[in-house]
Amino acid sequence: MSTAYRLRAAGTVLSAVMLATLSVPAGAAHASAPGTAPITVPVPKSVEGRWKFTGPGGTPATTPDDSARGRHMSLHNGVVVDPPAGWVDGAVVLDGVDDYGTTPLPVDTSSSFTFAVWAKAPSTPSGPVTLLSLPGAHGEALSLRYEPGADPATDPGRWRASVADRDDSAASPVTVTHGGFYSVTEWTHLAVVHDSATRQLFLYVNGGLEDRSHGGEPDRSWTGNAGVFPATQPLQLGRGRTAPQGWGAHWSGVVSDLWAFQGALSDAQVSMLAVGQPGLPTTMP
Ligand SMILES: [Ca+2]
Repeated sequence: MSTAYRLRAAGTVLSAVMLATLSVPAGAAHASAPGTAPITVPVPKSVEGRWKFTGPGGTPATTPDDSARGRHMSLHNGVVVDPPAGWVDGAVVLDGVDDYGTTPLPVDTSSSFTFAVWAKAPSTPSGPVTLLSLPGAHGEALSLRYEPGADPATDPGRWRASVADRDDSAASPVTVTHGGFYSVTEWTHLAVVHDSATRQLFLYVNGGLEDRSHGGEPDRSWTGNAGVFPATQPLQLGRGRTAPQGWGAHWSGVVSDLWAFQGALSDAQVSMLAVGQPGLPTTMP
């Protein structure tokens, strides 16, 4: 079975149409009978960037992309590369005031993609903060952010991932939420997976999805009907759009081992990254 049609074990509900698609035998995707629509063959998964934050270099300040793509990250407004502070290999420390990093856009967000990263805040943020953003000219194709709970003593808050299918004021972002972690002040592994073939969006925290559904109300860290417009701006580490053309919601804290992939990683691949093993080669997990 091809990658894009992989089923997740987390209770994904498949429509009759999708099941009909899934019944196509392996190999059939390469040949379509006369009079039938061609079947899209998924693009192989690839590593499109990996930032280990083990060293700075260059002027202005950059930290290298460990992948073959060479998408080195530019560090703005005083981001500190602090390898000993890292959870996996190295780290960057952002001040929550104006620090952010940028890389050339690593993936086509209109196709399947995955981002994975470790993060830890020095204290619970007082409001929403953006860890990762893939903007367009107006909005964000993807944002990964943290929002505190009403009482940080009893509520760890929520990680949220949002995607939008259009880059204008009429966009209605689709958001998934995950509250299954101890604290934003502890090292936490985050992975966002978008599967363009099924239009599904998944947010993994520490390698797992979350399902808090009860009483018929779905409250899960994954959803369907999540289309994504093609981002056009550089990847933003540590800030997001707060208004059209504006930036804010700066992340305060430490970031370690950021990966960008074209393609939707499997549960097992996300779990591998969430182990937090130092010295992993920059290849598909
Ligand atoms: Ca600064």
